Amino acid sequence: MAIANTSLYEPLIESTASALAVRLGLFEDNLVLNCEEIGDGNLNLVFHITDPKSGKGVILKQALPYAKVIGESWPLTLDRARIESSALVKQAELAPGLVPEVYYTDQTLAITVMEDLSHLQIARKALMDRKKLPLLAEHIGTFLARTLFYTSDFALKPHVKKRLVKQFTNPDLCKITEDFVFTDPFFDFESNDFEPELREAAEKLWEDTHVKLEVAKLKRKFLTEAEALLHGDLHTGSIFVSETETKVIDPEFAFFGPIGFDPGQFIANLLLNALSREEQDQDFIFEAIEKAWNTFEVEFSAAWKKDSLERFSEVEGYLEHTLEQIFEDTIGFAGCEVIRRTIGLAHVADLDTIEPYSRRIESKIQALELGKKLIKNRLNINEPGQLKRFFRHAIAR
Ligand code: SR1
Ligand code: MG
Repeated sequence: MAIANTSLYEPLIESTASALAVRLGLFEDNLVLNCEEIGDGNLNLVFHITDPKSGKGVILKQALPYAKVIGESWPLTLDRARIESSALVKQAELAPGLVPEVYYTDQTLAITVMEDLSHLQIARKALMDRKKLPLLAEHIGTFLARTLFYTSDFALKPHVKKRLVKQFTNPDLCKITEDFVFTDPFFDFESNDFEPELREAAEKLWEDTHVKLEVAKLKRKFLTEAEALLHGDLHTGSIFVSETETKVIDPEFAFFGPIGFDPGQFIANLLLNALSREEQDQDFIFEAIEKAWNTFEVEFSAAWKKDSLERFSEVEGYLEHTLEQIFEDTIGFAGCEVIRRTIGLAHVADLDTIEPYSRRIESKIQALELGKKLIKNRLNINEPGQLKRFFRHAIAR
């Protein structure tokens, strides 16, 4: 991966993006290239550049100096492009084959040029299309175990870990999560966005002091526990899939945080998808949650036994205690994510496209109940096999 400071920052357009790809030697200069801006996320420009003759393509992602979803009134650091490309390189080292390859990065232009994954589909869309994804859960379990264990104090010498913590300090993007996942949805804040029919349920949530106390504890963990290098935004829109491949993208929120946050976001987004399904179609989702967690647990434990540098690792019960704590956090973080995707600023299509409208509202009310109960009962859910019953019970009215 080359790193260069080539020019002053300017937002690219389709013609300048493909000219840049040629200048970087990614395509020969006599070709007629196609370039399309395909970014449908909240923050960045994403250009898909292809040579129609050979079929070769690349993705060029550029950070904007503000949040695209809001506009220029919300400035956002370009440094997130450096964080994203460095995280992709680190994750490729730790979980080979599970992230796109980075070809080039330029900190001044805030761009990352990477492998074209257009033969794959975004997992959220695939799940909404009810596709069978036989390897998704196992691949994500592996991704989580390897990236989280091998960037933690269990695997790194203290000085090395602290250097990495410094490299991945990401205050602007953490603030987005602190506000939109852990704060705003739990108060009557203007940034919240929900249908008028949900007001009563939202007000009930805002009055629930037990939930608020538990969210305060989870937020404190997010703010203070620099356990491992997180992806930081591991929802199903950050994962490309097919029946045989899985690639985790978009780690611009990466920072050192509590290990349970990444599995929590992944599981929450599977649960949000389950809420959009009829009961008879939900089994695949619960099986995927179980498989992902079990893979995580097996691989995290194997890495611990093989590579832990921590003298206390051999103490009986310490591994089990660590996994129990991570699972408890995972369930709590999942609850926060389910709630914020229902009444907060950034929604998910799984819920927002449910038809008819009355069923959409019903499912969103169920999501709020589920989120609250996950947060409050996280100590009583001991393993993922219990989630299906818990889910059914939580949403029953
Ligand atoms: C303003 S950004 C809103 C959300 O989009 C990103 O993907 C993160 O999930 C963030 O919370
Ligand atoms: Mg993203």
